[in-house]
Amino acid sequence: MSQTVSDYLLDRLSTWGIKRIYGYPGDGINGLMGAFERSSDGQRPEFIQVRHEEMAAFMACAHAKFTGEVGVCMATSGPGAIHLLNGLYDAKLDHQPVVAIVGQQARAGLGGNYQQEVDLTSLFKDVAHEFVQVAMEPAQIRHLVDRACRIALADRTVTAIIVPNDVQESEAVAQPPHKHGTVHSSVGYKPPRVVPSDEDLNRAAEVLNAGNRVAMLVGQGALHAGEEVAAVADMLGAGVAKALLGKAVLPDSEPYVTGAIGLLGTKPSWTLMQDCDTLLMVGSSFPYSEFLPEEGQARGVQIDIDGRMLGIRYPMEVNLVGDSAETLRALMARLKRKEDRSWRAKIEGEVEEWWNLIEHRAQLAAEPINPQLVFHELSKRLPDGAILTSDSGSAANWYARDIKLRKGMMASLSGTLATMGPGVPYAIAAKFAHPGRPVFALVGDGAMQMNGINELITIAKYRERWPDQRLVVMVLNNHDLNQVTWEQRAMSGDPKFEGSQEVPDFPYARYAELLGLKGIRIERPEQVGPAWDEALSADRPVVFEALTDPEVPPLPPHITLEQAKALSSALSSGDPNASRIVKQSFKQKVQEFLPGR
Ligand SMILES: Cc1ncc(C[n+]2csc(CCOP(=O)(O)OP(=O)(O)O)c2C)c(N)n1
Ligand SMILES: [Mg+2]
Repeated sequence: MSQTVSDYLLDRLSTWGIKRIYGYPGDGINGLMGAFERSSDGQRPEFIQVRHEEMAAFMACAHAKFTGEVGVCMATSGPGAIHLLNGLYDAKLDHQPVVAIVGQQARAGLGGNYQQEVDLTSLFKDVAHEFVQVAMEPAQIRHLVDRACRIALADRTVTAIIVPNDVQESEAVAQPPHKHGTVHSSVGYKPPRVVPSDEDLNRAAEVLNAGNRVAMLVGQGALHAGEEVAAVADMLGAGVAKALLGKAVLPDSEPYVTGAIGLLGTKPSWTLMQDCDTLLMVGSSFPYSEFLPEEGQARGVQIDIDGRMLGIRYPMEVNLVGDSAETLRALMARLKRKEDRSWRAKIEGEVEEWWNLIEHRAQLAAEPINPQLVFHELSKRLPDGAILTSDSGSAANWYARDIKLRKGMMASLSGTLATMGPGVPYAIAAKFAHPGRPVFALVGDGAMQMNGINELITIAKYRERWPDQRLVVMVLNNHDLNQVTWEQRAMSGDPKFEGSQEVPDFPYARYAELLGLKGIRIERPEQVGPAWDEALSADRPVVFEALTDPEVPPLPPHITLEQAKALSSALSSGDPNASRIVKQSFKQKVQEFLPGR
C-alpha cells in the first residue's frame, strides 16, 4: 500500500501549517500513531504526549490563543474523546480555532454495542456544532481535514473529525474520482477585511463625538489593535478598561488604562463605567451587567467581528460588524478631538491612586505570606516578552489587578468557561509555540492537584528542547479552594465549609525536584523578592511554591450592600476563620481611606 488514510491525514494537516498535535494514544487511533511514527523526514506534525486528553485540548486552545493559528488535539475513541470535552469547551467559549481528531471503533462494529463504542457525533454535537463528521470512506479525508481547519478558523470555533480505526488503516484517496457525488476541496484560509459601511461609521462617530465622558471597554478581539485603541482613546479623551482576555491589548503602565473590570476588576474601571455618558466596546463580550453603565445612562457603540456578539451586554445605539483595528482606523478619520480633557484627567487621577493602593495592599502583613506580594514582586521583575497564564481561582484576581503587563507581552486564561485546570497546560503550549520566551503559570493549589502536578511531568519530559528554560509554575499554596470559599461567604452568606473547601497539603516544590525541575518554597514575606530572582535565573523550569494566606480577601472593586450583609452573616454563623478575616478585610479596605498613601 502506498499511503494509508492516516499518512494522508497528517500530510494534509501539515499542508495546513500544523506543526504539532497534542494528544494521547489508544487503540482507537493506532493507525494515526503509526503514521506519526513513519514521519521520517520530519515533515508531518509532531505528536506531543500529554498526561490527560483534557490537557491536550487546553494546549490546542492555548496554541490558538498565543499564535492565532489553528490548534489541534487528538484522542482515542470512547474515554479519550470524552476526556477532551472540557478543554474543547474552553476553546469554543473563548472563540478559539481548534480541531479535535478522535478515533472510533471499526465501521463493521458500529451499532453493535461494541467495546468503547460511544456515539461520538452526538457527544461532540454541541461543542463542535459548526462541524463534526465521521469519515466513513477514505475519499472523505481530504475535504474533512480542509473543512475542519477552515471552519475552525473562519468561525473561530471548535470542529471535530471522527475516524474509525479501520478507515485509518485503509489506502488513502488523495484525489477523489471526478464523478457525481464527490467533493474536491483545497487548503488555505485568509481572514477577510471586514469594515462597517460608511453610513454606520458616520452614525457611530456622531455618537462618540457627542459624548463628554467616553469610556472604552476592550477585550480579546482588540488584541491586535492596541495602537488603534490608544489613538481613539486619545482622540476621545477616554479611559480604557480591559476585559480579562484583553489584558494584553494595552500596557498597564498607560495612565488612562483603568485595567480589569468586574468582580476581579479595579476601582477606576468601576468609576469609568459608573460616570461615563458614552460607552465604546471593542471586541469584548464581558458579561456582568452590574459593572457596565445602567441602561439609559450612556449612549453605546460596539465593534465586533462576529455579528452574533453585538448588542447583548448593553443596549447599544450603533452596532458595528468589523475587525477592531480596521474599524477603529476608519472611525478615527471621523472623530473630533475632545478639547476638554477633564474627564480623562479625572480617570488618570483615579488610576494613579489605584496603583498606590495596590502597592500598599501588597505590602500588608499576612499569615504567612500575602498573595498580592507574590504577584507584585513578580510584576516588577517580568522579563521582556513574558507570556503569562492564570488558572481560575484567587490567582485570577491578583493576575487581573496586580500584574502590570508591558508592550510585547502575552497573557491568557480561561475567560468564558472559567474552568479550573488550564494554567499549567496553557503555559506548556506557550513554551512549545514560543520556546525562546519566558513563560509564567499562576496557579492555585486546588488546580495543581486537579491536574497541574501531572503536567509537570510533561514539562520534565520535553524541557530539554526549549532553548530558554524560563518556565515558572507559581503555586499559591493556601490549603483552600479560596475563590469559592470567598464566593460562599460574600454571595451566599455561608461560612467556610471545611469539608468542601480545605485542600490537603502537597510538597509542590519537593515534587518538582523529584522530576528534575527546580523547586522553590517560600514561607515568609521577605523571601518573596529573592525567590523570584532565583526562579528567573534558574537553569531549568521552576515550581515556585508560596505559602499564602487564604484570609486575604479578593475584594471586588465595589462591595454591594447585599455582599456586605452576606459576608457578615457568614462570619457570624461560625466561619472557622472569622476573626482573621475581619482583620484582613479591614486592613485591605482601610488602605483606600488612608491619607498620603
Ligand atoms: C473544573 C472546575 N471545577 C470547579 C470550579 C469552581 N471553582 C472556581 S475557582 C475554585 C477554587 C480554586 O482553588 P485553587 O486552585 O486552590 O485556587 P485558590 O482560589 O485557592 O487560589 C473552584 C473550585 C471551576 N471553575 N472549574
Ligand atoms: Mg487554593
